[in-house]
Amino acid sequence: MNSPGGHFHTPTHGSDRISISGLRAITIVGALPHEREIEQPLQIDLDLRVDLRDPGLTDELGDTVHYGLVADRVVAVVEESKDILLERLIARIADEALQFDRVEAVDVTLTKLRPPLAVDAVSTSVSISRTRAELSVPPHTVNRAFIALGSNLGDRAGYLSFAVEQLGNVVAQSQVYETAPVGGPEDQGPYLNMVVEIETSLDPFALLRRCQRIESEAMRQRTVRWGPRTLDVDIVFFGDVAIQSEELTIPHAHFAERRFVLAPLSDIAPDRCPDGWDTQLPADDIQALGQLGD
Ligand code: A4P
Ligand code: MG
Repeated sequence: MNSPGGHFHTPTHGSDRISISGLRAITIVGALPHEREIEQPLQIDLDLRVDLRDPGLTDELGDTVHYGLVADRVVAVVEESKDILLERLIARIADEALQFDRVEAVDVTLTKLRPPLAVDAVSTSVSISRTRAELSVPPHTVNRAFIALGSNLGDRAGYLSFAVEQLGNVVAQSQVYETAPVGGPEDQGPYLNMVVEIETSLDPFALLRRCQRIESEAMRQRTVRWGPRTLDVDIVFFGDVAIQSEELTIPHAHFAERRFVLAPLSDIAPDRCPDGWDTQLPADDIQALGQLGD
């Protein structure tokens, strides 16, 4: 996972998709006189391209596309329409599906279940594939966030690796630093600290929940063996967002006073460190150990 300078890129999620098959709706569609007067049954089949890595980790509906809502919206669009051509209606359906934040592309098939043909046929259909770019729906937002990791109990490097793996979409990682504890009880051992940069489509509060879930997962593994504190996962920056709320402060309230955050941060984002931090902060006991896993 390491590379010079700590930067590397993860591959994209390729073929992840959510499918809705055999959705039915009744509406006015078609060019023939009787089709303008009598509603007819249509079937809609949708393939939504969605990055399923986040919900695969979190098990949270908020991290994926709620296909029930997509189905409801699509049926509503069809029922409200009075288009002449299936081609027009299918474009609307694709557009509606792409309004959902995490849908990056969509394949749609729209079928007339009772086609008005003089010959015998089961159905007629049209199919299209559309991406956000093609429909000029704004691209779904991907943000860069910096996460500070710390561990001072048990298999410290193992806990850092666990956090890196669980965060997913890591685009840069600092060196690991061994640091003397700042604050807290006297008798605690040295920390391992590092900072990682991730790409995420989560909002800041969902990302906080992700961080807390990773902490408690490490805690769960630890309670048996190590006692109370193994892994701290804090959000330092989230894009250029500033948040001050009861549960979340971004940028992290104390990052600018902490060498154990700034030293690793300066490895991957020196521009994010306050000017002169290196000379102005007390020379805490801190030592670079190289990249995680080296
Ligand atoms: N919270 C608010 N803003 C954030 C944010 N940006 N990121 C809230 C993450 N959490 C945020 O955190 C307490 C609450 O902060 C959370 O419920 C969240 O809603 P916590 O992790 O449950 O408790 P904590 O870790 O004891 O508190 P905190 O403030 O995270 O502790 P610190 O300040 O991180 O200190 N010395 C060295 N050398 N290296 C270390 O890593 N770490 C600490 C922990 C002390 N000394 C250390 C180190
Ligand atoms: Mg914390």
